[in-house]
Amino acid sequence: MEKVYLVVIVRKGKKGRNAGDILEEMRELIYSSRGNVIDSMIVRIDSPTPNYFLKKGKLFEIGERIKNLKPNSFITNVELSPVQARNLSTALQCKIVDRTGLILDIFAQHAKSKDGKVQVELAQLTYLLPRLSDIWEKFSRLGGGIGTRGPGEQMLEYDRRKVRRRIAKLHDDLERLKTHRALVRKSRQRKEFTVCSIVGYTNAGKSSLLRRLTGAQVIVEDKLFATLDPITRAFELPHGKRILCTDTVGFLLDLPHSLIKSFHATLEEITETDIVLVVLDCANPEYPLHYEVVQRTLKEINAQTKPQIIALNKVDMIPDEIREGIRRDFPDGIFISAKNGIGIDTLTERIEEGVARGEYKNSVTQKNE
Ligand SMILES: Nc1nc2c(ncn2[C@@H]2O[C@H](COP(=O)(O)OP(=O)(O)OP(=O)(O)O)[C@@H](O)[C@H]2O)c(=O)[nH]1
Ligand SMILES: [Mg+2]
Repeated sequence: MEKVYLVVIVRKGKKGRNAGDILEEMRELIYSSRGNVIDSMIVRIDSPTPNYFLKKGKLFEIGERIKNLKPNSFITNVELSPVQARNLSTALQCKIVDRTGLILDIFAQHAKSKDGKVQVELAQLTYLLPRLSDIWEKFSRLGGGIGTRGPGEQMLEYDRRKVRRRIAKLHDDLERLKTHRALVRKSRQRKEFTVCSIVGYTNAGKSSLLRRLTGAQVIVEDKLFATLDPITRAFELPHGKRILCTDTVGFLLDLPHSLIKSFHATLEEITETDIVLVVLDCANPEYPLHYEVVQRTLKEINAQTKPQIIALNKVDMIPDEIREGIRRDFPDGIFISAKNGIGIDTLTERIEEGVARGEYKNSVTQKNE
């Protein structure tokens, strides 16, 4: 495992997430990227400096720590400009990975389908283009770990002009794939299946729920972004109607800009589904924030008006008194455990009722398809 020194930087006096929660999510992201945090530090700053993000004094302090600990990489939660990343790398003599680089790395490792790979390579190259430099290359070659894997990896050897040409080609590929996906969706609609999309924050238990509902052998992992490519499976409601269910990529607060476009492309299916099944991990104390991110993202992809069913997952992990608080926040939510099956019957009944009342369009379904 790659040895990581983690530095969480927060602005003084700025409202928002507390540093501990950010630290926790960064740890999970790093773990998902197969890194091991050997030490971490929380730094509070007034404002970032253009050259190093951090002031000289703090930089010196971190430099001393790094000298002793000898990590393979220095990872931070903030987004660094290419100049800041380069300068920090020179000053600390260490590979520097920011939050965007880290997330791209996880995406690169998990992309399986043609679509997913093209999207990730595009995002990676767009991110790397202004960062290609001698120092970047030196540390990428040395480490070969976090931040340097994936479809864009071999492009490090090329010059910028070639990278730009490759980016243009990937854009074309994506357009073609998009047309193909639209055709597949049309044919599904012709068959008049009710389609339900499972959405939620990363690691909420979406794939576990798909598996529970449909028996699909999908990847379930205690890692962020275990699922990247949407997967659709059919399942039968209690009275025999078959509907389709799609598992989608997880949402995340402040997703890197370079990824948003490709991320949205992956989510475009949701705009054409009939039911949005929102999965919330109620065992995570940040669940209200996760819910907010889900609603915000649905709005961004124009899916906010779709009928929603809220599944309050991992109920097996929470004590009764906390459950009551969650119940007040989500009076219509259904407590479930995708892991051990609690509440799944209630959930499928709720879906069935909606379908029967004609709440969802395309509710006429065919059997044995
Ligand atoms: N205790 C408990 N754990 C659960 C439950 N549902 C899922 N998990 C665990 O939560 C972790 C994430 O589950 P996934 O189904 O992979 O979550 P996901 O939402 O698909 O995650 P990404 O694809 O990474 O965004 C796994 O370790 C699951 O075993 C549940 O109801 N109870
Ligand atoms: Mg998943």
